[in-house]
Amino acid sequence: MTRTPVANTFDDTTTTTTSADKDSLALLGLGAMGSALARTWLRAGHPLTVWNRTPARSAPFAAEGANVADSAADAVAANRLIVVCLLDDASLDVTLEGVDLRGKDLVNLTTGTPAQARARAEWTEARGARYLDGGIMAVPPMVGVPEAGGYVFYSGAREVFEEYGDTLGAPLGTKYVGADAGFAALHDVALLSAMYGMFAGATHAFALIRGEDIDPVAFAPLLGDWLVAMAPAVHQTAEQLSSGDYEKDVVSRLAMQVAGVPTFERTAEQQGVSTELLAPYFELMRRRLAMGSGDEDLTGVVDLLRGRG
Ligand code: FVH
Repeated sequence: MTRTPVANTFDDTTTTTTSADKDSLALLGLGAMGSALARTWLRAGHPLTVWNRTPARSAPFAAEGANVADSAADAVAANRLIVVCLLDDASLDVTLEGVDLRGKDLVNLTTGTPAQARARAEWTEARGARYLDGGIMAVPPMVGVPEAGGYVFYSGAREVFEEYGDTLGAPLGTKYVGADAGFAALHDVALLSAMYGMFAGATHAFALIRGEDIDPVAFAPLLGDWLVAMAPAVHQTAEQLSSGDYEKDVVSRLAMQVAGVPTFERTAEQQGVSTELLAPYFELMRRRLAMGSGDEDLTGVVDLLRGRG
């Protein structure tokens, strides 16, 4: 299994080679994300054992230098570091049922809730293994492309994170966010939730211009640039949450913003567009204003969502 080390981890033209100083590992799950991870580890020279529920998905990896295991148990038996990237938490139950995990290090890159991650950590430790949870902040084309900026949140066993730092960092950047196994999932879901809020706003914007003589392709850069320009507002929200002073450095008063809400509602109506994506947010803004918070901006809505106020 010892071959020449690769010169460039991310060079597509590099022939797959493995090196004795690279961690060997098993990867369970060769979906879109698992396949991208597998190829990056192979190109980086890691001896890799792969397993997938549907064997046809594993077969191409033999030609790329991977050991293809007949079962998840075989893949786990042959390695100490076990990375799992499956559809959901239930897939892990099925895949790892009856598999001997004693002395193994399990890194779970499957998206799940913080509670699932914490339960999986207990489940793993009860089986004599160490547990590190991961939340992937990337889509498959970003894997193995450092300049794309993708990374993985990790939480749980810090020793595992540190011991396999180079290996975990080969496909994507890494950010360790704490010993609580649920924190990677919490960071992951929080960021993805913000992303869906952004997509919801963009969806509403496209609906407003749809049907008019406005080219969506010409409109898109205006929309994208505006979202980028507004994104730094999260830092002020964070400062205000941290200090508890929601009126500090306010630029756009809540009273002013709520006064503008009917403009958004009427424009949507005139364009024949439902306000159902924005209406809950507008309702929360009005409720916060009714609490006498007109000199704040939007930070107080965080407390409303948490049932305070
Ligand atoms: N792809 C993406 O854009 C996102 C980016 C952020 C992170 N997610 C999460 O990564 C996990 C895997 O996602 P994926 O993109 O690889 O998903 P699929 O291509 O659908 O592959 C799913 C794999 O899971 C296997 N699988 C499903 N159910 C079971 C089961 N009951 N037992 C064993 N394996 C199972 C499936 O096997 P097969 O269908 O080929 O037999 C695939 O290997 C996921 O948590 C994302 O949220 C991806």
